[in-house]
Amino acid sequence: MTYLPKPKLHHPELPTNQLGFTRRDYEGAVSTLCAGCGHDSISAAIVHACFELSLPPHRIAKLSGIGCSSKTPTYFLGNSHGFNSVHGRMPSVVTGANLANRDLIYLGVSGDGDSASIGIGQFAHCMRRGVNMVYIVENNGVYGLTKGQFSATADKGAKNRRGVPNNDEPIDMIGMALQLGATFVARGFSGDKVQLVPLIKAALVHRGVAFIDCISPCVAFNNHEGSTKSFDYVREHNETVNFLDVITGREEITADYAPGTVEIVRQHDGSLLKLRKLSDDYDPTDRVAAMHFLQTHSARGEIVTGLLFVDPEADDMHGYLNTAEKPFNDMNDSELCPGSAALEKLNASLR
Ligand SMILES: Cc1ncc(C[n+]2csc(CCOP(=O)(O)OP(=O)(O)O)c2C)c(N)n1
Ligand code: SF4
Ligand SMILES: [Mg+2]
Repeated sequence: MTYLPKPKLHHPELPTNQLGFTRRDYEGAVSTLCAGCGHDSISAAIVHACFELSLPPHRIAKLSGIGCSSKTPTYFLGNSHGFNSVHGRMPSVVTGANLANRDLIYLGVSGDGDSASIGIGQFAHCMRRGVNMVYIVENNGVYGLTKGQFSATADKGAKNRRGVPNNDEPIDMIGMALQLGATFVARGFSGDKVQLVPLIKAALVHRGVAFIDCISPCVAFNNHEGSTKSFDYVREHNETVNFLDVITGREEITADYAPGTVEIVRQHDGSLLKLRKLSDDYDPTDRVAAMHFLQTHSARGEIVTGLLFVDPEADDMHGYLNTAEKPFNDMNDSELCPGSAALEKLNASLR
C-alpha cells in the first residue's frame, strides 16, 4: 500500500467555509514522510489557504514531479485532480493541461532537485511563458528521496551530515524567476505558517505564473550545523520584507488604506494584496529593485522572505497566445475539428 487513507469522521462542529466545507475536506491521505519534515508543514499551509479561499476542490489540479516534495500532493486536496509526472517534467504537463483547460486552478509542487537540476529547462520555460499556475518549490538543498546528496540550490560552503562542504555555486530560483519574467515571486519558510498561508493565498488569486520558493528543511539529511537550509539557520538569517493579507473580490472590501508602511496592491480580479512593509523603501512592484535587494541580502548570507515581486496587471499564456476561451472538453466535434476549409485557410496563411 503506497498511502494511508484518513478516517472520514470528524468533529461535527468544525468551522466551515463559504462552500460549507471544513478543513478536513481539503486534506489528503496520511503523510508517510519523516516526522518533522518541512514538506508536511507546506501541505498543511496549502490545505489552510484553499479552505480559507473557499476554493471548490474539484476545480483544482495538483501536479508534481519526483521526490519527497513531489509525493506531497497525495497528502493534501484529496478531492482534487492530481497527476504525478516524471522527474522534472511537471511544468510541461501543467502547460499542456492548462492549454487544454484554462478553467482549472493549477498547483504545481516540486523540489529543488526536481526543478533546479533535471527540470531546470522546464522551470525556465514555464516562468517565461507565464503559465497561469502556482509553482511551489519545496527547497531543502538536498535530494531527500535519494538519501541527501547536495542539490543545485545548496549554498557554496554548506556542509553535509558528514561535514563535507559543497563546492558549487548555488542556483537561486527566486533570482531566476525574476529574471525570466515571473509575475509573482515570493519566498516562504515551512516553519513560518503565519507568513506562508497568505503567500499561497495571494499566489492562488494571481493571474499569471506565481512562483514560491519555500525553504523546507529535510530533517533526515539537511538539518545539522553547517547547513544553510536547517530550521536554526533559516530562523537566524531570515530577513522578512513584508507581511501579507489577502482580501478577495468575493469579500466585502473593508481594508484601511493607511499610508506609511502599508501598501495595497489591487489585482485584475479585484482582489487586494495588503502588504505591511518592514522597510519603507521596499516596492514589491519594481522587478529590478527586487533583483538588487535579493542580491545584496544574499551576499550577506541573509534569506529574504515575503512577497518580493508582483505585477498586478499581469497577463498569462492564454492572453499572449490569444487562445479560445472554452476548454477542449466543452467543445463539440465541429469546434474541435472545423473541417478542411479551415485547415486550408490556416495552411495558406503560413505559406
Ligand atoms: C530520470 C530520473 N533521474 C533520477 C531519479 C532519482 N531521483 C528521484 S528523486 C530525486 C531527487 C529529488 O530531489 P528533490 O526534488 O529536491 O526532492 P526532495 O526529495 O528533496 O523533496 C532523484 C535524483 C529519478 N527518479 N528519475
Ligand atoms: S528524507 Fe528529508 S525530505 Fe524526505 S521525507 Fe525525510 S525529512 Fe522530508
Ligand atoms: Mg530537495
